[in-house]
Amino acid sequence: MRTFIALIVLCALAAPVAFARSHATTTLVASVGKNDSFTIALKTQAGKRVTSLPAGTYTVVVHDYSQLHNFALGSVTAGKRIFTGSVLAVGTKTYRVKLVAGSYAFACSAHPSTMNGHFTVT
Ligand SMILES: [Cu+2]
Repeated sequence: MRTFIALIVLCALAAPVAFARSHATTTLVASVGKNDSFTIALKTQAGKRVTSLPAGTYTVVVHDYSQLHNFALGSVTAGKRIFTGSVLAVGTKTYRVKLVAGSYAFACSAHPSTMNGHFTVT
């Protein structure tokens, strides 16, 4: 019984911390077309390829290095485009996105069949 009460107290203490954490956004780094290459990627700040993410709000920093390509993100589950960069534009753009559970895909609009990737949000 004593352990049970201690657990409840611990959970009550932990809850506000978890709540506060959910408001901080994680930054993801997208890059496309470095040196006009036909490459596209979405990585964590640590440089790890994104394959799955917990649901939440994210800051996506898109580095578009080429006038041949762009970076577009969409939800496959919802059948919706979340954002689309300009193909001709070059530079860095930042998007704040709320990702709910589902499957997501990113691609270059000009070369979607060869320049694409996907990840899951749980
Ligand atoms: Cu392209």
